[in-house]
Amino acid sequence: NEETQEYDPAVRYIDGSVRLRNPNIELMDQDILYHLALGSGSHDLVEMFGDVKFVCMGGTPKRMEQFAHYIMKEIGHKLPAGTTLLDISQYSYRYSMYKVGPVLSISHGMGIPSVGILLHEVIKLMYHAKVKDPIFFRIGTCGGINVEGGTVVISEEAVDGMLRTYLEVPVLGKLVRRPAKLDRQLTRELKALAHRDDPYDTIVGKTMCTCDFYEGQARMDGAFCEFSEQERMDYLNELHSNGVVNIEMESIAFAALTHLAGIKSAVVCVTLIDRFKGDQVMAPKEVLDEWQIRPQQLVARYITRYLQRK
Ligand code: R2B
Ligand code: URA
Repeated sequence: NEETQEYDPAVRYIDGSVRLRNPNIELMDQDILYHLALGSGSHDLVEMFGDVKFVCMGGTPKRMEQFAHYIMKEIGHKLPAGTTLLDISQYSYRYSMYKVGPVLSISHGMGIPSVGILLHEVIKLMYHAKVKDPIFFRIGTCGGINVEGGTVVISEEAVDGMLRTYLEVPVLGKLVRRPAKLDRQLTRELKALAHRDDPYDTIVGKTMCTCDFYEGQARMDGAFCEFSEQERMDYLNELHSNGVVNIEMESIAFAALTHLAGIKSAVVCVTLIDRFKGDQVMAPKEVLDEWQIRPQQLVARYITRYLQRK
């Protein structure tokens, strides 16, 4: 069966709470969210997470800890006296998770399998905690296609290395296709939050999601390379003419699994390099650190506006 699945939009309950497309979960005595070091039997998930509205994910534990501190300042959230921010999932030794009021900041590691496992568990966490209408963001890094380093890219669509618009996963020996759709309105709202005087561009375009950083992204500097420089250029030109503006490694799973769960989501990444100019990420660390704050700033603007409107 290679049919692309389409979903009816009514995947949430009337009150906006997340519904699981899995009848087995509610029949289980308890559900262990193994890679988060949490469980529905061992933790009061409604008490711990019931007030969550935004789930922000990015690759590294450090960046997501920084984002937690940054968003705390931006939304003026105060921790209870005498407490510090703590990594809720530290004993999973897999992902890191910080909670700042209505915002969860979680590291997803590298690649589709890593973000996919996390999404299964975070979507179940939303369900167990009875969270209503959560909004998910990926704040990440990427390579640009004819785009200067430091540019912020909001993904309008995610495609795979074959320019296909769905996530394809083998399940029980069959390939299942899940459309990788992102929320158009959320994308527009984010774009509108870019400031005219930001010292960098914020653009909207197609994002290619690959299963590899090297050959899979047309790099010639991996341990292996079996194509020529001309073939590399032809491929990047083909991507460019198909409207692809950046390449990274999680967007297609992020888009497909949030869409399947009926959760609004957006992907905002900063380019670390223009792939028309090279393969190696060479910008100095201080420059890379400054660039990586840019997607966080845009998402923080969205979150603060949203909370002020409430
Ligand atoms: C961007 O950066 C990582 C590879 O360096 C990967 O997680 C991604 O999507
Ligand atoms: N992340 C990627 O996946 N590719 C790049 O070129 C840079 C960051």
